[in-house]
Amino acid sequence: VASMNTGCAQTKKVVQLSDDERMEWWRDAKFGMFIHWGAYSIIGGERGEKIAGGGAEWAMDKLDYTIEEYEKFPAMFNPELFNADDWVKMAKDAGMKYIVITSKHHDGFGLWDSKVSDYDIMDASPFKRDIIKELAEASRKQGIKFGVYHSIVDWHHPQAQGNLYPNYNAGQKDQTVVNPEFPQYYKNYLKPQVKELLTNYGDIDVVWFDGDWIADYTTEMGKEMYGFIRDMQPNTIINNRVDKGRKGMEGMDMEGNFAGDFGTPEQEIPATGIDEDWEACMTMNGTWGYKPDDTKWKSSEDLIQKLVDIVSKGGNFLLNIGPDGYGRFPSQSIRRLKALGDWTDANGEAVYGAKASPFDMPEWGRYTSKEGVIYAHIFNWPEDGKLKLNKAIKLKKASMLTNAATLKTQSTADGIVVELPTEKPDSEVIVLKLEI
Ligand code: JFZ
Repeated sequence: VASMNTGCAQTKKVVQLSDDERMEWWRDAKFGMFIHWGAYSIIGGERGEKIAGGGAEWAMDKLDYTIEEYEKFPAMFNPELFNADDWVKMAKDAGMKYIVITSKHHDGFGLWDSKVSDYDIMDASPFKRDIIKELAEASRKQGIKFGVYHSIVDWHHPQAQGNLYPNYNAGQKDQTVVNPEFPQYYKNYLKPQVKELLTNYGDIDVVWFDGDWIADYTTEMGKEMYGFIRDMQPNTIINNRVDKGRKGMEGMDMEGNFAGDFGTPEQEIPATGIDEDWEACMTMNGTWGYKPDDTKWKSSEDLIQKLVDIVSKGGNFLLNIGPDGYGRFPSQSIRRLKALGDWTDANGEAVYGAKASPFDMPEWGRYTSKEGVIYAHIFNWPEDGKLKLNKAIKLKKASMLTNAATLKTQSTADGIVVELPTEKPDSEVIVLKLEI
């Protein structure tokens, strides 16, 4: 690792940070926005009377479109209501510190100006605006980190899953189904695409791969891809799906030497803390891509508690939005983003830069911690107004996070009990600040 000392004249050279320095902003950020957007956002998971089960970003597969039939959707993709500044502002106002958007999902359609592909926003759609460029610039302007999700799986490219599709997906569990030309796709298409994304848009702060489960993609490719990216942008952060390190679909790294900077458990929060960098990605409803038929919206309270739960276990929360084919965030998502923004505005101190709880989970909620401070996040307000702290906590002062007045405490044989205000404050999660 090169040193931080750049006293000499090589001003252009990127300073190579140590791993801890490189990960620092991400570890402190805690909360990011995932965006699944593409030609499938027009389909909304519906075809005639059929509704795609689960994620509507899989519409091509789930609704049995042939490649030719599906190509009509990029040709119709003209989201004139898209405004990168508005999207970035909504993420920022919600308290999110980074954005990760699908540069290409499994359908193969790219949202940036690619010179190695005709199946992109410039050549295959009437929109002809480089969405990745607009979002990267808006993010930089508003001071929020920016990353791309990129699918290794490509149902459109003839050397990837393309000429096996749809039988490729029918046989997806059968790990012998491979395209013998996949190494050419990897070398002459996937890597050049990644290179475009990593060289034409300034800093790409996160690279989030997906589709690593296919037998065509090897751990050799994964390790090479990781090095390829770090050579272009030494300080970027890459998820573990760049390699084959996940145990099947369970999310976290297998023990051993796999490339990737953080684990990616999906749609679930681990029961306890994990001693490595990890990020839980999650939908607000039951789909990543836009799907009006979906009604499985999680409440704002649930989402706020999930954020706290994740931070209390040392992870990050990447919360998804599935904008529609016009470029709008669903109103249900906007309302939840607002609630998250109100809560993080008031309680952000207990989240950003906070570390995992050093204590077992209390039955009334969660703990997060910083140097000299424990934050008690109350999910269930005790009926008798007495909050029992972990026995190991030696207290200097307890107060509400939003009100510095000292709260009364009692010492008991089982540890300190804090007397809460008689009236329960109106908040999804009420936070105490415990100086220790
Ligand atoms: C993938 C995609 O297939 C899906 O459409 C979405 O983009 C999601 C974020 O990622 O799906 C996965 C990937 C990994 C797991 C499960 C579904 N996993 O590790 O359990």
